[in-house]
Amino acid sequence: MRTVCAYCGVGCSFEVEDKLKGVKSYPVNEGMSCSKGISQIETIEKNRLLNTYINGKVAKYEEAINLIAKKIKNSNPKKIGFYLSGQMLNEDYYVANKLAKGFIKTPNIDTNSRTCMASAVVGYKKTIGSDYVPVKLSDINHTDLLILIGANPAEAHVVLFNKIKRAKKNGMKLVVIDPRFSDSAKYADLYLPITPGGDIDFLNLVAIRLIKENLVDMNFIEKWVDGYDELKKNLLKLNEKELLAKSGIDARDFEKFMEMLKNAKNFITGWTMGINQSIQGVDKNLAIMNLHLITGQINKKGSGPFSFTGQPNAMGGREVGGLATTLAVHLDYTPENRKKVASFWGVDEVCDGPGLTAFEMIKAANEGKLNVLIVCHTDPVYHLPNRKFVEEALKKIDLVVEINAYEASETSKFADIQIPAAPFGEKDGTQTNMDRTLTRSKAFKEKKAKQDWEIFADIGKAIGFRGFDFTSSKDVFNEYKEMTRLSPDIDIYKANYDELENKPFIWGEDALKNGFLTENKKAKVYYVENKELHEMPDSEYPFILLTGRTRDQWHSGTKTAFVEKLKKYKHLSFIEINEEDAKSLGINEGDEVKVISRYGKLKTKAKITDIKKGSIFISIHDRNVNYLTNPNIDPISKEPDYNHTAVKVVK
Ligand SMILES: Nc1nc2c(c(=O)[nH]1)N[C@H]1C(S)=C(S)[C@@H](COP(=O)(O)OP(=O)(O)OC[C@H]3O[C@@H](n4cnc5c(=O)[nH]c(N)nc54)[C@H](O)[C@@H]3O)O[C@H]1N2
Ligand SMILES: Nc1nc2c(c(=O)[nH]1)N[C@H]1C(S)=C(S)[C@@H](COP(=O)(O)OP(=O)(O)OC[C@H]3O[C@@H](n4cnc5c(=O)[nH]c(N)nc54)[C@H](O)[C@@H]3O)O[C@H]1N2
Ligand code: SF4
Ligand SMILES: [Mo]
Repeated sequence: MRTVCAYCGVGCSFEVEDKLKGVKSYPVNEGMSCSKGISQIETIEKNRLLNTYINGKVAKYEEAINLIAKKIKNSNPKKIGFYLSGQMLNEDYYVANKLAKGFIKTPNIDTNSRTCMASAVVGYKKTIGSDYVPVKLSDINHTDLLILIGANPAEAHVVLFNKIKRAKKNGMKLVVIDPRFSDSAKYADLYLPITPGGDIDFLNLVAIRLIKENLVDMNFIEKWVDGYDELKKNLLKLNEKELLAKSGIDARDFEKFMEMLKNAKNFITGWTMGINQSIQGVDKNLAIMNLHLITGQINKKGSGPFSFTGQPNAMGGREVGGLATTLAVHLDYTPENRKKVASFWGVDEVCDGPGLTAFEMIKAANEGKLNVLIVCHTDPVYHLPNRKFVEEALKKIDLVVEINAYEASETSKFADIQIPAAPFGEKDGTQTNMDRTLTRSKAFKEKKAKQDWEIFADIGKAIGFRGFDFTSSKDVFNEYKEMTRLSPDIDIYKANYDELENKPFIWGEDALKNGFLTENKKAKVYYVENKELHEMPDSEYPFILLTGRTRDQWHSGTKTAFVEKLKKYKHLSFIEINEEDAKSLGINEGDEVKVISRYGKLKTKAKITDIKKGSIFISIHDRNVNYLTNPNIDPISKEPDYNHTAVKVVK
């Protein structure tokens, strides 16, 4: 039997025996896997949430469902929110989306992908017309140059990084651009230690040089790109020396980079949270898209802008419509789309949107404008920024429901009702990985709780809605796949549920055959500039805090922290600090330190590394990390600025 990994966006296929093993014939992972991925066989039994709780007391599942249904019936739909997760399967997402937008008629349904991929979604939509990733994992085997900017796949996408190492053996060159000398940087042909937030300056400088040295593809631009003249005019007004100084990159290193770019017949740019999680997340994405569009390095084998999806099904969530900013299947909230979707679901009308995004729901709660919040497969108290504010806001919501497969999340402390769910290993369905490949997730253990979609369907039925009497995950998938016929670009209706276990289905293979996904088939470039970090270091808070992942832990650790073999890599709490900075503060390796921001503080231990001077790094596996982070969000994507909070460090 085969299933798919429930951790990162690579989406490795596993053979299930008494242990999990990468499937050799599966093109996504070609037999590879990582220690965290295969450890999941151990996580199915440990730390499980198995009871329903109402106000902390064990209760009957049916009683909880009826209570939720009653509260929803008596609430203004605008005051009801759903907070979902890029780790839910397509089927779980589909039923939740249908319940919220089609029947309860609230558009306030968002997902933790807001904190993760939202800037990339907007970047793709603004430039190529749709949230469509135009690169595949296999392209890495056909590229001359891979530029990783704000991404550390050596720890965050391990099997992808194995593919990168293999491509390097065959001659591919690797550039890593990151303020930290990350594990990925150790393998780079060129490492560029950028100043936190200096990305747009760097990318603009590259664009200027491409223009000045006639390395742009004018034929491609004339045929396929709008906005080039405006972009060129604005870029050429900038001062190159200033851009270089602001990027923090050494002039000789920059020239080395330009040489590598000029010598490459094609290139891929891969990025993740160092780009997306910023108040300029969208603009950073646009600056990357500009490079590919002015050189014509897109929609060709071995080239393109590749946003690495973090969670296993963040892509699927975007496709189904789990973001507050879309209605369903890549359809925005236009009157025409609302009619089409209403007719598909057999309702008079669907909700009007867009709805409140993740952090906006918290702000609404704080103002007393949210009565019900249903949280599924994610831990917002742990993961949203400015945690003290989040905690206060949650206390003001009448009914917080948490659906989780495991115990002791941070959100559980604020939940009025907790409902247990079946995790990976016990549940069935499908998920889409970072390159649009759909794979089956298959149950191989007896179910100890209901699957997420069954819980949403039970709530729907308890309220008295029709349309929730699905009999299986396959049944849900088949309804969802029919719905993709309404979509402008998703062709999942061609997939077959039973075949997905062995044969991957990649949606949208022909999507760019006749041009980009905009109305006039042309892509658009935008001039963007670096408007600086929201919080600059000053004498009181002299460091910029970066946050991110370590290889063998998964976020809050409800699964990975309980695996014996991964424990020695746990490093749950530490800060990385530069040697000179540590010296000036009298800090030695292993010393206890306090990190303080304008929003909160935490205690941890010092680890001396090659991180850029003036920056420190704390892993997000320290559950307290978001007591420190600032509440700012990108004005368009509404993605939080997790990476750039000003802090001080005290021994
Ligand atoms: N082991 C493990 N793997 C995971 C996860 C996990 O929890 N554990 N989570 C998954 C998820 S949900 C996600 S979203 C992905 C995230 O995948 P990544 O984004 O690759 O992981 P991060 O550790 O967040 O790394 C972001 C990098 O950006 C750098 N950075 C910070 N600020 C800037 C900046 O201004 N400019 C530039 N250029 N770089 C900057 C940081 O130093 C860091 O090295 O990982 C996925 N994979
Ligand atoms: N400072 C800082 N904060 C960040 C980030 C950062 O880089 N820096 N990154 C952000 C990003 S990119 C992300 S994706 C988020 C991740 O943040 P979260 O989504 O909050 O992190 P997880 O620990 O993965 O939470 C998943 C939850 O789902 C539960 N679960 C597991 N399996 C199942 C199941 O089958 N069903 C149900 N119902 N529950 C299940 C787990 O027990 C766990 O409580 O964090 C964000 N927050
Ligand atoms: S690389 Fe990602 S998908 Fe593959 S086994 Fe590891 S965590 Fe799972
Ligand atoms: Mo993420």
